Amino acid sequence: MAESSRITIIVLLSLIVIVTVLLWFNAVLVPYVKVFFCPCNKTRDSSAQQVYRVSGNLEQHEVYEAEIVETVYIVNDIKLEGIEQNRTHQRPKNNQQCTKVRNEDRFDCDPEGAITQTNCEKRGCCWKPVLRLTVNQSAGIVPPLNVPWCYYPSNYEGYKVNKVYNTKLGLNADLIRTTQSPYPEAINDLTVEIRYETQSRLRIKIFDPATVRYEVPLNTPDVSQAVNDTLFTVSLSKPTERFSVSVIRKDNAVVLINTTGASPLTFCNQFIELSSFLPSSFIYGLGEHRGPLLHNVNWTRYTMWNKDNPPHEKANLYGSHPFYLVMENDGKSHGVFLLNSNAMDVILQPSPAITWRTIGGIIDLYVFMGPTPGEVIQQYTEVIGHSFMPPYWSLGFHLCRWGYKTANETLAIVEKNRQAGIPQDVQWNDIDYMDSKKDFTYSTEFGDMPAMVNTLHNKGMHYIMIVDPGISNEFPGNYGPYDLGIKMDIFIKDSQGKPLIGKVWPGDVVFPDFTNNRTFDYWTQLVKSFHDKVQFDGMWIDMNEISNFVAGSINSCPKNSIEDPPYVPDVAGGSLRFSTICATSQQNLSISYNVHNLYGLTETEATYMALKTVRNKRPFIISRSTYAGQGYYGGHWSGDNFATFHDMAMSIPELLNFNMFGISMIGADICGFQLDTTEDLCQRWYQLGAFYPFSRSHNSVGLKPQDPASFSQDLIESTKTAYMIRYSLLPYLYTLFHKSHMMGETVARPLFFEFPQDKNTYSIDSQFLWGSSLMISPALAKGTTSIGAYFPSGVWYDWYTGGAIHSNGSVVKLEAPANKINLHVRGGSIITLQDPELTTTLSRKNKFSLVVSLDDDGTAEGDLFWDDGDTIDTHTMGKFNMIRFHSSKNIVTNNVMYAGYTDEPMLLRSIVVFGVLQKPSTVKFNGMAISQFTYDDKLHVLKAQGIAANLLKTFTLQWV
Ligand code: MIG
Repeated sequence: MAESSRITIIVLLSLIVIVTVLLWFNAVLVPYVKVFFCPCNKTRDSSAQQVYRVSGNLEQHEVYEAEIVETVYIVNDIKLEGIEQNRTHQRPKNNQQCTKVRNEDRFDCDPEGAITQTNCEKRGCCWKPVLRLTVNQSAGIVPPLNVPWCYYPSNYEGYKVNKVYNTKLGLNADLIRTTQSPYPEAINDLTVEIRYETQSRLRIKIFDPATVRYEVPLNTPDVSQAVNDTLFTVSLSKPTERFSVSVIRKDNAVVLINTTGASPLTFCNQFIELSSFLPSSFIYGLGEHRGPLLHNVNWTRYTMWNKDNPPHEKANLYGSHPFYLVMENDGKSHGVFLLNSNAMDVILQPSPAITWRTIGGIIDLYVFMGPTPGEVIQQYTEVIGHSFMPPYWSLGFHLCRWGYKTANETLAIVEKNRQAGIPQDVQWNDIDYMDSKKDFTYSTEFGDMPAMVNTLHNKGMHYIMIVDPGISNEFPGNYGPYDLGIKMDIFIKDSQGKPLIGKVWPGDVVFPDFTNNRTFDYWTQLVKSFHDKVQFDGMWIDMNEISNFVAGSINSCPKNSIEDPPYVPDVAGGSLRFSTICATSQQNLSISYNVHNLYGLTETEATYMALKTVRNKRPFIISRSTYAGQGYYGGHWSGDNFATFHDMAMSIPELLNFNMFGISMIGADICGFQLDTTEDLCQRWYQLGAFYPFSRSHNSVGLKPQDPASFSQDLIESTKTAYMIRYSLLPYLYTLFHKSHMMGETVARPLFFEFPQDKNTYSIDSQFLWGSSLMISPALAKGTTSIGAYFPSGVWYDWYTGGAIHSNGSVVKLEAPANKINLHVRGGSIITLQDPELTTTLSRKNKFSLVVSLDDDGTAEGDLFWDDGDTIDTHTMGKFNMIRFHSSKNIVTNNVMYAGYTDEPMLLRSIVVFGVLQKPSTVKFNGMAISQFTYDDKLHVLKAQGIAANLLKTFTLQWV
């Protein structure tokens, strides 16, 4: 009796506590947090209320960017497909197959988040609610989101294996669907094709053998025969069993992909889902998204649907890269690429597990076995294409802004920065130069644009201007680009077959269809006729998601399941057409529903071909929208970031991710695009930006200028210093780009790429490396005077002094005064430098020097690729030089691997050796004692100067 009343009191008290806590939640955290007791995650119902934070330029008439800061979801039921008679119908309520599933292993049976218990159970799924919160993202609270209430029972079948058979390429399985499908138009018979493509590359295709479905037309390697000696084995379930596949690393039996026990394969016309357990939680990639380098697997969603969307957390941004890289628990690495371009959600959950959920195409998974992360990227880029070879000048500093009003003003800024001693190679113009914002025209304010470009060329500089895809249709008969496009019939069509009309900067526009071969010719003609007037050197292609100021088209879009599919991934704006063209738009290749994510890529390809034809030099293109394979034709910048310390810090994971996506030419708008920048932020940002592979300062219209010379002398000096270092390092950076182009190596890379055995490096994204040898440790917070930088095990030398840090893997406190960025050279490396100048045109002609950083065992090595810097395919034509350097036993020497470019002399002026522990008595160059050397016995730095040697001949430097 007493016992039971005590229990009642405890229960009552607990209830009171729970209620109080919930009320407190509502009172204190509202408006940031709303607590829901209803079974709702989200619904496609238009009654969902969304609160937008508007960004962009308020003085513009168009509000072109809006960020959803809070979404209030409303419960709503969705219609289910009529249950088919001949399929099993399960009611697993309180069934073991439900209760034994741990929260973290629940695979969502209700991704649209709008289901009731009854309907969940009708789907044959388990129902067990958990408390759910929606959170204002800017409040920065991480909620326990997304533990599904409706989830698959562990024995849910989906598809069953019917037959397994060997093929020339590997193994096939035929599947039949045995359970009902939650979505319409299920495909009942499927083929799974396993291809053993190379030793370290596997491909798994799952498709409808009866009907041809859309597939991404990426030019991937053709393989005709299975390879035997693979690093992996694949195991498939046997006939009559539930379909599952696993991929196992042979040498250590680690299971890399395992669909057993994950959600069942679903394959409907507009809903395809495949889940797999992951061997560790260290997962990277899945772009384009804003966030830390290392992903959080605690119920996170990565939506891919290219969108004009300023970089912010938890949102689909400008590009799509359905690729991830995993660091396994023993330091090995593998990668997975889903070759699919439809809108998709990718879900990570704590098991850890991943779910690919796409609304079209097929499943075409590539698996790359590494085993080092660098090798994973090499194997990935072998499939999608290596990075293009950039012209040497493009490695210099680029200056841009929206709002230079005239050609003269543009030139005046260039001159001002030159006078201030800031190195600069490239000047840019935004849409300001255009006549009424029309492509391939210039306004009267820019009447002297051709002369401006010639002036820049005379200074040894280069010029790039923006081009948007929207072609004005407002002046038929008077605007060549429109008239020619109509004549050639190359514009994207609406569902009725008429050119689809959107609205962008020039007003009403139509869009070239770059999946049509004729459009390459069209685009080349436009590029050529404009280039005949203005001798630009590269192109900046913006707004190519496609961005559209109206939803779909000015005539709206049809109402059907292409426009409003049964499942819509978590795209910003809630619909596929939000701020882009109708999903039903017709391109030559397919409907926009399928090819939307390829617009930037195909435009970059067409622009590459056009520039190549017109200029006959290396094309240079920076595109806002990207898809896998972009790097082969051009680079990317991270779009409309904000002038905040947070945005600056986030630019590092952005550039590291894009290097993993095979896009080596990547950077963020230095000092921030939106919002007025501040001097302290901008000073730090120029220091960091000097180490972006693509280094450009860019600013929005109407904001305070942020070119270096518009600030105080202190900022000018520190910026100059940082860029002088960049310019000295360009021979090294260029060699990295060459290796990226030839071999798929990354240029900027995360620390864990070089130290895969060191788990401390797995989450580091506040520091990064150029190649394997230079570590960049910027100050990223406001008011910092020192930083804690992680030094992986080994010896590292301070760039500025040559002083050594011997680390066995620890954080080291470094002074970081406002005017300095910390840089360290890795022991064991030899870096080639050249004396800097205000342009690369000049610095390229200077003498070289070497920085030899001895490892603990006294050895070091490095290499140098050199050519004329602008001719296409110098490597294939043999018009290049490749030199290797090595050092051991107190001797530095070179090995000329190839000498095919002798137009310019390559003279060596000095050699600096870090880590010379004993004072040398004699230093000899080519056997002759030299007098011009110094030795610092505190820092152990030897400098041999006054050397006059030809790098293309063998030399030796020896100290005794
Ligand atoms: O609707 O051309 O991301 O860099 O300055 C905005 C004007 C269009 C967006 C680009 C930005 C560029 C701006 N553009």
